[in-house]
Amino acid sequence: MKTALITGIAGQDGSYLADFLIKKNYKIIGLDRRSSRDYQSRLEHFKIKDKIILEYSDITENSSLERIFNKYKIDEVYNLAAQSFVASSFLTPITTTEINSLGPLKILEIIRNKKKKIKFYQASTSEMYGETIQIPQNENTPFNPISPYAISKLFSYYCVKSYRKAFKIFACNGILFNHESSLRGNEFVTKKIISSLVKIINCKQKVLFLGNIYSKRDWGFAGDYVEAMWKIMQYKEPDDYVISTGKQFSIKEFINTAAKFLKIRIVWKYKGINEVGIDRKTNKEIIKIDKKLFRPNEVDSLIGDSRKAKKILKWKPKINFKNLVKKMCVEELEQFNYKI
Ligand code: NDP
Ligand code: GDR
Repeated sequence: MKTALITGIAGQDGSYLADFLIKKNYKIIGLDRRSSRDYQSRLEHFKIKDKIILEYSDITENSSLERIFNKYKIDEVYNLAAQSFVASSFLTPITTTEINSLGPLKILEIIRNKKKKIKFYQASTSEMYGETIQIPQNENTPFNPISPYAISKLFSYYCVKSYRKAFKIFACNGILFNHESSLRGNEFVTKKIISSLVKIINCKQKVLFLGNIYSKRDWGFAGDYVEAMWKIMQYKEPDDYVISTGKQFSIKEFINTAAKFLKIRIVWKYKGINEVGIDRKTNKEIIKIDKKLFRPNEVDSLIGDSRKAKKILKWKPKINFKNLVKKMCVEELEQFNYKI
């Protein structure tokens, strides 16, 4: 039985990965930080809380991390903990960097000092491509990060490469493009759109406010992407892989697709900051643009090329864009017992 340490276990990917690895008969140590919020609801969703050993820690605190590494014989570390919200990183760049850059470096140092064969996975991101000039983006595309979040992640991306080369540590980067599910945090755009539309049709919310609805993302399903993380760690050589679907859609296209599943007919009117989405049935403006939701720097367009993962790891996404949106709509409706 292998033992995996998952940092950020209470997050979207952490809970999906824990569920996936439990099914593969792993012993799971979950690193979670204390919170006053309802922070383990995702683990409860999978009904796996009692199958995980939860250790309270913080990836910015050396001694606490060392305690965990001394307590268990860990085979694989999946470092998913992060300040993961790009918009927040402009407001808290230093905390973002302490968590996203120094956190993984501290874990790599522990692995290096232990001189044991502990594999390390780093949750790297397509945001590192930033203002990209190459379409689609693959493992050889130059990085051009434009947010504190992306810059902090680029630091850890290079730490992984450096420790792999210098100290022969089995350390890998998964450069994952956006992946979603109904367990996505409420502040991320896909979940925000679907939960708001469901509330609007049930008269629990009047308007959905959004920022830039013309940026484009390559969206996949979180369940497919945690499988890729595991495959990256099982391959005979440590390496870095892009994980994506190879298709991109704008936020507006996401809204239109979700609205169709939810049987809302949206008519778009006006341009720029005045653009509105009108519900044809009620004639009410249900989508509006809020200037405050625009980011100081915006990554306009991302689309990944994951042919390397397909060829070497035999990985490919199982759920396409339409099915992802549908799945999120169905689960949102079920979760809140809302009706359409
Ligand atoms: P989430 O924000 O859902 O989960 C991140 C988790 O990390 C949360 O549980 C959070 O705890 C925890 N965390 C934050 N800071 C610390 C800390 N200092 N010590 C310990 N734990 C901490 O993110 P996702 O699950 O969506 O993403 C997982 C990882 O993958 C992240 O590193 C993200 O940057 C990266 N990534 C995600 C992509 C995506 O599309 N989802 C794409 C590419 C990369 P709390 O709940 O208390 O805040
Ligand atoms: P992203 O995801 O920044 O790509 O990072 P997010 O869902 O936050 O934004 C996607 C795009 O939607 C635009 N947008 C809005 N975004 C939010 N959150 N809220 C809004 O109201 C809104 N209106 C428009 C954004 O400007 C952006 O263009 C996610 C995170 O999971 C990262 O941790 C991860 O590394 C990357 O995906 C890959």
